[in-house]
Amino acid sequence: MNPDFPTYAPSDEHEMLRASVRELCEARVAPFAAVVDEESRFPQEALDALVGAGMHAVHVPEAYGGAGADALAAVIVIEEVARVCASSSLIPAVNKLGTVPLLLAGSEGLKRRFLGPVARGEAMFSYALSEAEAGSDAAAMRTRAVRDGDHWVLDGAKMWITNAGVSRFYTVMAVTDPGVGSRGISAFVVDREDAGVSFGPAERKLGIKGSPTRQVILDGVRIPADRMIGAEGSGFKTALATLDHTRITIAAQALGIAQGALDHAVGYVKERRQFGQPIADFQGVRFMLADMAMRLEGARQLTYHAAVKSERVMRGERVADLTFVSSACKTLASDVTVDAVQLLGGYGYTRDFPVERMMRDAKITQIYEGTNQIQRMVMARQLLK
Ligand code: COS
Repeated sequence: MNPDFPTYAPSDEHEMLRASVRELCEARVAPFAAVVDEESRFPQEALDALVGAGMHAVHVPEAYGGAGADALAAVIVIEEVARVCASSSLIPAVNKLGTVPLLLAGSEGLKRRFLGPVARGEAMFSYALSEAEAGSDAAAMRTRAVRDGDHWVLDGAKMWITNAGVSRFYTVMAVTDPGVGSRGISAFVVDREDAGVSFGPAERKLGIKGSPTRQVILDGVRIPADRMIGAEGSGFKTALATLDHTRITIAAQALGIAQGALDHAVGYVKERRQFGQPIADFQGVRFMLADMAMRLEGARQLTYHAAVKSERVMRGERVADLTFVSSACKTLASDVTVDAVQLLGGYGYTRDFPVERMMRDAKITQIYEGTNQIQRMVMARQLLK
């Protein structure tokens, strides 16, 4: 391994980054987390704060105007934002999800044109793979792209698209060659301003209510052929290769939510008195706390380990088990938060305490970027290959 590569453990710089993101988020993101959830509105305050501090898309390489932070740094940023507001953590997470296809497979021209605005905080970038009838079975998509001279014309509807509407750019996967399955899918950059792009109504969700989830509707959207990402027919592979990197960022989001919930639970059990003593004195409560912290720390270490592998792949190394560790860390990290609600008892079930929101927000991390059942399938396939 090249000595310039980040080591498995976070460096001093990573920890300094964590401290500064934490301070920023405590001051400028946390105060709005409950109201953003209550009103189901986009966390503009968080976007302003993250852009102001250059924390909205730290993964964009310096060559394209970004901070060029490694994958572990990106994980730490997302983890810290999610610790106070999961909806806001989707700003850096989705900016990464939308742009990794470009970083992995895009032409130099596409990267130069579309990564700069993201790095400067002028535009966000979403990822549009799923459709109403193509969720876990993503290759069953029907959105069609038909060649017309030196343009492609896109028709279809992408569903459950995170940050749809607020993002300016979209990586859209569409069928260019019907009848050949996943090998007939290509990826494109679509601009919100392209004629024929519109958005469905905001989904009414259990959690992450501050992050709009909408359909992206493509009605005869005519885009220049150079907006294709990679070669024709390579879009599905790019989509899955992207998820190998970004399931790690969902693990980071899950870690952050779980850490936020654990922090609240620890404070609560020391204060809450029953049977004449703080409930933290009861062994049953202590065991629950210990189990939660243990699972969280295990998931964190696997996530950091996966992030370093992701970085190595981004720098051109071959890492055989990135797919495995990426699915594994998301699955492990996304199951931790629920216990915190139990520790807060009846209070944990009310909106007076943030763990209620955290549990609702955590639920989606078991579902998006592939359900945890799909992750197990992916892991088993890797083992049996
Ligand atoms: N990286 C790059 N290429 C990959 C890959 C990866 N991690 N995994 C598979 N591929 C390639 C395969 O090698 C295959 O290529 P060839 O046709 O050249 O052999 C192609 O992609 C299709 O793979 P496969 O046949 O395994 O695809 P399936 O349709 O069986 O789907 C799963 C595989 C289920 C793993 C995939 O559809 C998936 O991850 N589904 C969940 C989707 C998801 O996460 N949705 C959430 C949307 S983002 S919020």
